[in-house]
Amino acid sequence: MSNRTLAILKPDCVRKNLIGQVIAKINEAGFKVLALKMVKLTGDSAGGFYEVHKERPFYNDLVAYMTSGACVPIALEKENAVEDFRKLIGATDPKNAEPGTIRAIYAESIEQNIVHGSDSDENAAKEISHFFSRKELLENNGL
Ligand code: 3AN
Repeated sequence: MSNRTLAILKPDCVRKNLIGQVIAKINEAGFKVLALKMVKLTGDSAGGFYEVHKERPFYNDLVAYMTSGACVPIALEKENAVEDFRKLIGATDPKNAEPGTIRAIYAESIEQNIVHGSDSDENAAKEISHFFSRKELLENNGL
């Protein structure tokens, strides 16, 4: 069990001025921010990130949406991070998300669902290194 996960505050979160409120909920749930940045993804970067969904019918729309505005990737630390973060954000489709979860509160649709969370320890490690160098993670850790 690893203690890290990657969150991405998606373009709908940034556009709705919800960055602060969502990070507050993440901190209140006991996650520590290890590294954070604001980025506008390129098609290649978003396409690579969602490579596992390449064959899915929503892939092109997903890449278009994720490149439609700025995102905020955040490397997070907590015991049982991957599972606890997915509980905190709720189901992919906000209609099915538990009341009180971030997606239930803020998300509009299955695509514009405010936030991404890694789905396994292995993917968390890959996704964190997609956005952050070892140096960035080391420099920020413990400061
Ligand atoms: P999650 O982000 O909850 O792990 P995944 O990994 O199944 O969900 O899907 C990745 C992203 O693809 C979702 N966050 C959502 O934006 C989009 N997505 C997933 N399923 C659909 C769908 N049926 N229609 C449109 N977009 C979808």
